[in-house]
Amino acid sequence: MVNLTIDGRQISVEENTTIMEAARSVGIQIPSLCYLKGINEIGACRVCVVELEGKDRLITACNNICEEGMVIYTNSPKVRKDRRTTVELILSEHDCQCVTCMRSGNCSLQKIANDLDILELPFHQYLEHQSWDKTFPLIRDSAKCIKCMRCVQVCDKVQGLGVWDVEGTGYHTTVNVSGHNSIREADCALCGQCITHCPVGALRERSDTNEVWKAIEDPDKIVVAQVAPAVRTAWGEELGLAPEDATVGKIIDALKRMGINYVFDTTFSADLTIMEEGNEFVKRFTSGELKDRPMFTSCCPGWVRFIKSQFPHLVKYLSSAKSPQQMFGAVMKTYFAEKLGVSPEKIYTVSVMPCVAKKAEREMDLYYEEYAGHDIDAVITTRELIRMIRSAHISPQTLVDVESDRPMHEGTGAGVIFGATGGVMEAALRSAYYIIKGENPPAEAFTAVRSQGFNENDGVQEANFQINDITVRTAVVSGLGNTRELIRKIESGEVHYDFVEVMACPGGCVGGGGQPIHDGEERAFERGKNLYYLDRNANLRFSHENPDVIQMYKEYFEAPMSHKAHMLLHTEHKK
Ligand code: HC0
Ligand code: SF4
Repeated sequence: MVNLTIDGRQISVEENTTIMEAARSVGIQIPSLCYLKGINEIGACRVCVVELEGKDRLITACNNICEEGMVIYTNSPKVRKDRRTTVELILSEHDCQCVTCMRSGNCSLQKIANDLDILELPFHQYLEHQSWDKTFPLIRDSAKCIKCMRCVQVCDKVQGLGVWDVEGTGYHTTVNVSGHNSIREADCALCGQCITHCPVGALRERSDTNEVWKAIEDPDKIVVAQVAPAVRTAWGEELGLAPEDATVGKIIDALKRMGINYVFDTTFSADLTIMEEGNEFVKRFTSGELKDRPMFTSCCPGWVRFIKSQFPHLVKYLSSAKSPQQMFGAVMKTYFAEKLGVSPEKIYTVSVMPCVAKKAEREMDLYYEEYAGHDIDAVITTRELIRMIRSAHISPQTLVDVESDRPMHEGTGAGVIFGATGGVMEAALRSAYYIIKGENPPAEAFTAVRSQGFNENDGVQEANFQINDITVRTAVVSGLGNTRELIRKIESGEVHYDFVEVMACPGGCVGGGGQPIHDGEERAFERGKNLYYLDRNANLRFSHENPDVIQMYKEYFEAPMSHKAHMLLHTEHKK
């Protein structure tokens, strides 16, 4: 242990603890803009400077290690003066128009400047304006970038992609898409992790809320929404609701109060996905098609973008099942339109997703039908949902539980856990077991696939299961850097699997790039636990027991993998 004094408090910390972590351990929050534990500990912003007794120069707390006997001051006059000048200089290169910034109220720079009582900008402002394609789902405003390097590091170290890079030198140093590419040319998976790790508003999702409001106002449109599994774990975080009070039923109430005509829960189509994907897996597995390579899940659009750009030769191993978002859209514009007795063009489909890549998934040509347009017409993130709730003057405390509409009403616990890493695999195995054996396994039979997607296990969880005389070898991975490493091992023959689930965001959709932002804090694990709790307490825990899915097969699709199911619920991913 190392003993030191911080702001007059004697503390003992483990060796190799940074001054920043030591201070945090006793509740002293040294401000910082660039620090991300384990990812970005470079002292670039210099906001975290502290005074070390006996030294003239101030030192950065984020990347200096505690030493025996150190006496540290985090808020001495010298520190305050230096920190203030640093922040004023950062503001001289930052577009300070907070009113029109999506991150206003949730911006670390705004908070630090306010805390330091910086009420005027003493330095001349120089703003860097780079052009940007604002039709792309990820938007960067260079005039807001504070060059903290977090996006560069997260994209490189966590997601293994290196979309961002430093450009220019000295005074003109800035961040931009690497290789002088446009963002559309870059291999961006649209995971949104750079957005959720940006301390300011330099990165954001394209806002599509106005499209949704327009559809709601259009008397010729019937607006039909779906809410993804992971949204229920996070939407209450910015609205002052405790996790147990922030139910999916209240989201349904909010959407209906806004004027959306029908609201469904994506867990229904998650169950439908399992029916298709589970059967597809059993078929591909038993036919020997998966001898060399596993079947990969295809429901995460960040992962699908990644495999297409990084490993195009493996695209053919993706499941052909559309994602639950896309399946629901297709069903809303066919089965549901028929139920309502209206033509598909009248239906406007909206999905509420924890994800930025879902915006690009909806735009893909694969999901366009002559008769009905795109399966999904608009995607909003959890953050956009929160803004819509606020702008509709809905007080969250007045929301009540409203049931999802019929006939696509039910969703099982298997559908709910889709939102956490390992959930799709676990749900698929519950039903694959039933398909092979004709009886249910215990609902908890496959919990070994639950991976939390954090560094302790490299984000990979392996498990083998025996079903009759068949051994199914599975792996679950989240985070694209972890995925790249797993694929390397698969290709080199170090590991062999039959079925692999990939989620682009660490922890799965609960940690998605469209979820509420808590600067520097990871919430995925906590949110994932919430989904497993909901599954444990669900009446139905097997996708193949979803009565509304069974009814839809009876009335419409006949059976999983039928011709009609292939036409509407599957797709052919191309390189
Ligand atoms: Fe997910 Fe999904 S689980 S990708 O993370 O499969 O976004 O929540 O909606 O489509 O269901 C996201 C979450 C979904 C889809 C589902 C899958
Ligand atoms: Fe990289 Fe993901 Fe950001 Fe794209 S969205 S630049 S892949 S971190």
